[in-house]
Amino acid sequence: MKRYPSDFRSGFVAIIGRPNTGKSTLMNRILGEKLSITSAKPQTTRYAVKGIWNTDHHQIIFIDTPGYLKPRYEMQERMAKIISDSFRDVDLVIFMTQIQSFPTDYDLQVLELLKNLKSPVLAVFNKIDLVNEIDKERLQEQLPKSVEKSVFVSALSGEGISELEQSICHYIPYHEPYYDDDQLSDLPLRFFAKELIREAIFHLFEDEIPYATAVLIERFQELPDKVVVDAVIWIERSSQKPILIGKGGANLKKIREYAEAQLVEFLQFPADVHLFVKINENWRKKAHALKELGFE
Ligand SMILES: Nc1nc2c(ncn2[C@@H]2O[C@H](COP(=O)(O)OP(=O)(O)OP(=O)(O)O)[C@@H](O)[C@H]2O)c(=O)[nH]1
Ligand SMILES: [Mg+2]
Repeated sequence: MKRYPSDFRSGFVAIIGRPNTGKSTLMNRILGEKLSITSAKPQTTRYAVKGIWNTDHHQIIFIDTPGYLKPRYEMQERMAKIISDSFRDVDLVIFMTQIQSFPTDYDLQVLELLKNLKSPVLAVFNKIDLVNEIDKERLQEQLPKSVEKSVFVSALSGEGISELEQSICHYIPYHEPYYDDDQLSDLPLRFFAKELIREAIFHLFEDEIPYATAVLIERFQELPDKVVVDAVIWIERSSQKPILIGKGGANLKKIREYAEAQLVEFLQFPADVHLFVKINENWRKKAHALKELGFE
């Protein structure tokens, strides 16, 4: 077995915050790898996505969570549970917010949730590229006392990220690594195929469609020369079907091309994606449908 130096650190960090603040962008930035899908629309992330940051000195496991919202659908209730589960047993919680609008009601709700935690909380003010001046004191005054430190970054440009990385490491205990040191996530490749198809839909459609769709991978086959993926896209109502498919299949083709290109980039290997559309009425409210999607 490989030996690790006694000052090797390993631990878990949950990233929590309201939708669209840049949680997934931050995790991808630190990992240097696009692991969690992102989009300009809120509520992009639906699962707790673990990303593993390996260096010679540490292994830090980030848990990117869905943006917290008061649940309206059963699916959002499941998402809220994913978030509260992810606080538990972590070495550090990152409270993520965006500087230009802090504090919103949502920010305050999230901070309230974090008040009685055992784990230390680090506040990250993101999107500093969007503001001209930063009044750090005024912002910090509005954080509860339980927040140990705040850091100002742009996950998009990379500004402030190395300082944040140092701050994070400080909270990680001395421990042997929990995962193999060549592992980037604990999730299987088919999960990423599904997520990239969802990202395509988030990028290509407005309004209700991204939220009314879910993706299931029916086949993920690793052939010698390529990976083949068959995926079913669920929609909630028959009226959404022509929108998703488009004239002569034009929209479905765009989804496929986008997802295929992203998957090839992610796998560094050729990939074919085949898409099928199915109506599953009101799946967001159905327990068995949610179970099929992996929400327990
Ligand atoms: N200008 C600017 N935009 C950013 C920055 N970080 C993220 N964004 C953008 O903000 C949007 C939301 O980013 P995500 O990473 O998907 O946000 P999230 O917090 O994971 O959102 P949910 O998964 O919906 O909770 C995307 O369009 C990002 O490109 C930043 O530092 N500056
Ligand atoms: Mg996200």
